[in-house]
Amino acid sequence: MNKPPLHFTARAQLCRNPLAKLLFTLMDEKQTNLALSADVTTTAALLKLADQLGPEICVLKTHVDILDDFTPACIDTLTQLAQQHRFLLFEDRKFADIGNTVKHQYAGGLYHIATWAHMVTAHSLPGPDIIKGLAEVGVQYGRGLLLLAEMSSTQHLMDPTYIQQTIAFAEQYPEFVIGFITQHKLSSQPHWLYFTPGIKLQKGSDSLGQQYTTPEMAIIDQDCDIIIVGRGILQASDPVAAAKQYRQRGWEAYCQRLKYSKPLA
Ligand code: 5BU
Repeated sequence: MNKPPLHFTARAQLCRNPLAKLLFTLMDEKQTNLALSADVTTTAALLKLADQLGPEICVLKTHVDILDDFTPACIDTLTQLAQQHRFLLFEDRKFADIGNTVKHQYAGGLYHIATWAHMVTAHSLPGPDIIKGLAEVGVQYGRGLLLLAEMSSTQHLMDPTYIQQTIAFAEQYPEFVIGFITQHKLSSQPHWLYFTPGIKLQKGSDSLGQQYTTPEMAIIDQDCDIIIVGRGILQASDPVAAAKQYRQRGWEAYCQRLKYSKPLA
C-alpha cells in the first residue's frame, strides 16, 4: 500500500501553526529548501551573507551568541534583509532548562530572541514544560519551536526511546512546535517540518564529532525537508556559487522524492 508524497504547499494546509504554513508555502514559491547556517563571528560578515545568499535560501540560521560585536541594530538590518529576500530567521539557541528559566532566556537578556527569530530550537531533555515555558513567550509573536530529536554528532545520546518521547511532547503543543531537528523523518503526520544539519556535498566528518551526509540522502532516503548547511558554503571559495549548488541539489532531491511513493512507515 503506497501513499503519494505531498508537496510542501499541500502540507501547509494541514498546519495549525501559521509560521509552519508560511514556511511550507515559501519553500514551494521560492523553490528552495536550503537553510544557511550563518556561523560567523562578526555582524558585518553575517549581514553580508544574508544579503548575498538571501535569494537562495528559505531560512537563515544564527548563533547570535558567537557574534563578537552583537548590537540590536544588527538585528534590525537582518530583519530588513529577511523581508527583502524572503527568508525566515532561525536562532539555534538549543534551550535546555526549566520552563521558567527558558522564558527569560527567550524573551530577555541581551538578545531578546523572541522579538526577531521566527523559530528557535530546544532540547526535550528537561521534559514537556520547557515547551510550555517557551510557548508562553513565543505564541503571542506567532513563533515556532523545533525540538532536537536526533543530532548529527557522533555518539549522541538520543536513542529511539528518547526520540519517541520527544515526538510525544511535541504532539502536546501543536500550536507552537513546528517540527524537529533530525536525521530522518519521524512520523506519518505531514504537518511536521524536518530540518537536517550535518550536510555536505559528500559524506564525511570533521575533527570534533560532526558527521556529514548528502542532500540526497537527507531528502530522498531519509525523507527530511530542509537541509542546513554551514561550512559547506561558508568555507567555499565562492559562497554564492556554493549556495546555488546546495540549493539545486536540495531542491532536485525534493522534486525527485515527489515522483516516488514509498511504503507506509
Ligand atoms: P556545519 O558547518 O554545516 O557543520 O554547521 C552545522 C550547523 O548546524 C551548526 O550551526 C551546528 O550548531 C548546527 N547543528 C548541527 O550541526 N547538528 C545538530 O545536530 C544540531 C545543530 Br541540533
